[in-house]
Amino acid sequence: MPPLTLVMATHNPGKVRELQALLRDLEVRLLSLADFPEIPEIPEKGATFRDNARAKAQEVARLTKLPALADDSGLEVAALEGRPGVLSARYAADLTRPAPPTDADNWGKLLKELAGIPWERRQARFVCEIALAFPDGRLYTARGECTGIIALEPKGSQGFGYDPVFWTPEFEQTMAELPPEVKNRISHRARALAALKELLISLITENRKPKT
Ligand code: ITT
Repeated sequence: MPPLTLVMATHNPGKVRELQALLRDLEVRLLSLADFPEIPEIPEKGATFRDNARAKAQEVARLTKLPALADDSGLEVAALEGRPGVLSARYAADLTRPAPPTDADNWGKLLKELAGIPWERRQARFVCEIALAFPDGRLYTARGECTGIIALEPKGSQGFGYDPVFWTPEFEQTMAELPPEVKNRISHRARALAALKELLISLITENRKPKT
């Protein structure tokens, strides 16, 4: 019986790496959008991480006719009333420049906005909503969060996105200083996926049963 195939509905190589590591112990064949170059960028129009994750997963399941796993995630900073939130990937977007902002553009803008804000008022959280959609319309979602502090300056070179400026109280280091296996134990993405894992295991078991 071939393993259950899942498409990771993301263009972000950092997410692909982490999802692959997080799903390593499950018997699934993982594809990503790199395997489907004909699928265009899926616009994220929703007001919430959940809406965006659901829309991405459903669209990719429809187009590939395979179960699709989508993650919409981002950073919420308390002193900025939850910004950058769903706009995390495009926070420093500049309409005069066609290229999307780099990770350093985004966290650079964040550090500028927080200039002068003391350590005690720099609380933030990473949020991840993961959606698993099937071509037949079944849809499941799960959420994970990870709390921290926005550092005064970037440190570390692991991970992606805002990791160099996200300081974790538990390890007293930024997320980009932590080895990937540690980030993958505590991250918002790990927590969301852990919530979906029982479901994935039951789908794998189901997939192994001979079809009658
Ligand atoms: P896809 O939509 O193709 O999945 P994306 O990068 O556009 O890729 P999102 O719209 O979900 O993904 O934006 C998430 C952004 O939030 C991401 O680009 C990072 O800037 C940030 N982010 C999410 N998870 C993160 C993590 O684990 N560490 C650091 N930053 C993260």
